[in-house]
Amino acid sequence: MGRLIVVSNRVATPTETKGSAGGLAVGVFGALKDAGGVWFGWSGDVVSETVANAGPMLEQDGAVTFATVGLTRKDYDQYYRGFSNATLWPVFHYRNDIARYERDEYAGYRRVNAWLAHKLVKLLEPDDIIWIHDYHLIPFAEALRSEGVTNRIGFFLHIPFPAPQILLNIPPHEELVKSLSCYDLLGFQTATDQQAFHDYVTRHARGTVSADGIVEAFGRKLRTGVYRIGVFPDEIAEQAKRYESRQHVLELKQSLEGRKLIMSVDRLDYSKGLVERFRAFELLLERAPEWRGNVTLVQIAPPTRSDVATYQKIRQDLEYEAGRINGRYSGLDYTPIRYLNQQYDRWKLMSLFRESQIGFVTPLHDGMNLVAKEYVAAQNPDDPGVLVLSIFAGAAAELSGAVLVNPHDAIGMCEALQRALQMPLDARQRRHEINMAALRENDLGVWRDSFLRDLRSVPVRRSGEGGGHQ
Ligand code: GDG
Repeated sequence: MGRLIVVSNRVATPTETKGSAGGLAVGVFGALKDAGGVWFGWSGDVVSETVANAGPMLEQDGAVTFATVGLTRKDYDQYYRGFSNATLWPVFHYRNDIARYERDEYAGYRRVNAWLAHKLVKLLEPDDIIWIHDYHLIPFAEALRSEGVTNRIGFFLHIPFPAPQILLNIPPHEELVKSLSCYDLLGFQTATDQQAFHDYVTRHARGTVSADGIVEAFGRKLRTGVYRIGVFPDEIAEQAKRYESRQHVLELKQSLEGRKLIMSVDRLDYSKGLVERFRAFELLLERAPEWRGNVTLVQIAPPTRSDVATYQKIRQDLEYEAGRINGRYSGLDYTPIRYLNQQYDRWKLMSLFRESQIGFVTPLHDGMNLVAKEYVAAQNPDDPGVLVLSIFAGAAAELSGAVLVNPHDAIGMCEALQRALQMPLDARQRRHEINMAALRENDLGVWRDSFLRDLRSVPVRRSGEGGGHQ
């Protein structure tokens, strides 16, 4: 079996993979340890051109090499802050209204992909399989192919793939899809995302999709598949239980003085439906006065991409909403929304989830949403909280024990909160069991192993075959 090469925009450090990071880093690292290989990507540092060109920096941990490069300011601005996060991210989350397109940023995006691919080529061996992650790296396989790389290359998209009519808003949409067709295997979070890709291929690229899932487009053949990312539920359950009597949980409990707790955790991102959530919670206090003073929403929202203008705006909007709602409904000893703009340790989050009566997860669009899955896994089966989940999270297709909501329907969300707050124990337990069974059936290991199994089964291409597999 050949080595595994993982490429992602950011590389977790060897220390992060030992448990403090999210499950994804731990899951991917598990596969790397088994097969041996390289994890390659950006270090997260902005550096001078000389330092950038001197990379990659190599760090060895057993059979795994962590290979990282810094980005110059220009590369960071055009590739990361620009095309990746000001064009692709908003459009792929159906926010054309706040997306921008700049030709020089797109050129920078392709340039950085080509430069990164060139750096990786030197680390490759003939039998390696290569797994590329996410929207920052769409042209990566094309760049590798143009350097003569014939290894199997797969791509997993962590975010939604938009319907063709939405994708058309990005002027070089055809080039992007053509770049995607250079992979041997494309993985999507949900059948809806896969279908949207197929729709683009058949309607806009004069391509075909066969019944057994082979796509032919731009003179290339490739496979697509649905691989729903998961968590390791039993590890989370164990972690949440182990830390439930720690100081931070006891302090929270004491400060709640018997009030019900609604927990939300998201990166501070406009796709997560935070403003809609705050308004639904406000509506609960407005329409159901018996809950005033009796329920608290804790929103943890660590800032991300804070140098992108649209992220500054969502931060302002949310601060305004939290202040307004708290001004309206606070008492001398009661603050309805505790809005925490900071990062917490993972084990703290899991134990806070376990303490709460509701997990309130309301993205407007989300590839999967791991917080929803983590919330379920962290519950105490003897007295589980209820997950109130947006129908627009990929996770909604699996978690049929959740109370599903449309985040654009404030009254509907308010009613769902009321229902969840009053739900009897047996109904909560039944829903929790259904959700846990779904998490166990499709955990992070299944996601990772099924993608890699499918990638390994793609026929090897002969040298000189620049396109997709034959
Ligand atoms: C993308 C897609 C897809 C959050 N705050 C803290 C913290 N987190 C952790 C959560 C969770 C992770 O970050 C967030 O994952 P999500 O899946 O919820 O969302 P994205 O970051 O948007 O991820 C998404 C995912 O990729 C995987 O494919 O599901 O749809 O958008 O694990 O717990 N972790 C810590 N402190 C925090 O304050 N330690």
